[in-house]
Amino acid sequence: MLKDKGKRRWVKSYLRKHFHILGCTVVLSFSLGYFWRPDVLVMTPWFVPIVWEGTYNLEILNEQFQQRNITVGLTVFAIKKYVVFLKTFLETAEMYFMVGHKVNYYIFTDRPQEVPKVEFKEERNVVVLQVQNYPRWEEISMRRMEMINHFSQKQFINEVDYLVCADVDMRFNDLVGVEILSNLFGTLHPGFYTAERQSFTYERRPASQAYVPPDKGDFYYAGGLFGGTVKEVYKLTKKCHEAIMVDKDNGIEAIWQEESHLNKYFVYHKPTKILSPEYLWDDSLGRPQILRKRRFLAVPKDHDAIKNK
Ligand code: 5GW
Ligand code: MN
Repeated sequence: MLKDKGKRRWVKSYLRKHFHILGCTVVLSFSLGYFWRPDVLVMTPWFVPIVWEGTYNLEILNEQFQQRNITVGLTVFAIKKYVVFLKTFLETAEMYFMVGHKVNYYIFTDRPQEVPKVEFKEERNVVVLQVQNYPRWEEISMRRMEMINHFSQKQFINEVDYLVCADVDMRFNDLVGVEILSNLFGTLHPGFYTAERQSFTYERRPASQAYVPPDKGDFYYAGGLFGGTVKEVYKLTKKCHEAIMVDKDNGIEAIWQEESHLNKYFVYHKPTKILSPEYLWDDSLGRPQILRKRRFLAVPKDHDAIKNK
């Protein structure tokens, strides 16, 4: 009883003494557009935000980004049979992706005729980039780094401010807006966001360029959603592509292909923002309470029917 009273008195005097600090923090957080979530990790050890629903003020952020008049590029690959995913991907992106901002969709495909006709809103354009395909799916997936890198220098740098690089076998299911934008951002892999470092599926063979030593690494990131400024994405994709080519020369392929190289890159080039698994979820993992939104969802695929056709 007594102890409890003492504690309460302490809290009272603390609040009286330090209210200006608390007040300033609250005011500052609100004006910067950030809030707190007590149930999830909202900041990395290197003090960059991890974006969850409830940790930002979209109205304020929208105003800030609208003043800067930015354009966002969304890159997506639809090689071979994967063109079947484009319609849903694009239609849901029109509903939820960067609403109120200028968007360029960059569709990399070997089948330009099979890109569906979708109605795009004002100041939202689609650009079809014809690229070659590769016989092995691993290579299709990995070569994305090379192609994004190539077009970043050739085209994206002149057309957009930020790039968002996404898997195509996905649908938007809730708002994905400017709260994700930063110089360099990655997304927590939905299968590993609660896992410990030792269970991250980094490449563990030192012979690969994607090797991450057991005592390194903060998070396990998903290959299906990353981005940043064109300059940062250029640097990331260049480094990853070069590492993939060195591995190829050495007759080794990283365990999770380009995702392994992306994870290696993020160990040594820390992202300036991290997206929670709200931004890349798969309902086959269930629907945990802490996910207040499922913004970008994996579309179930029949592997045999679609892969390598
Ligand atoms: C085909 C067979 C096996 C794995 C990947 C492919 C494949 C991937 C393809 O034939 N065409 C293609 O465009 N891709 C691109 O690579 C898509 O943008 C796809 O979203 C991305 C990654 O491959 P996913 O989505 O099959 O990988 P997971 O790990 O999400 O299942
Ligand atoms: Mn995918």
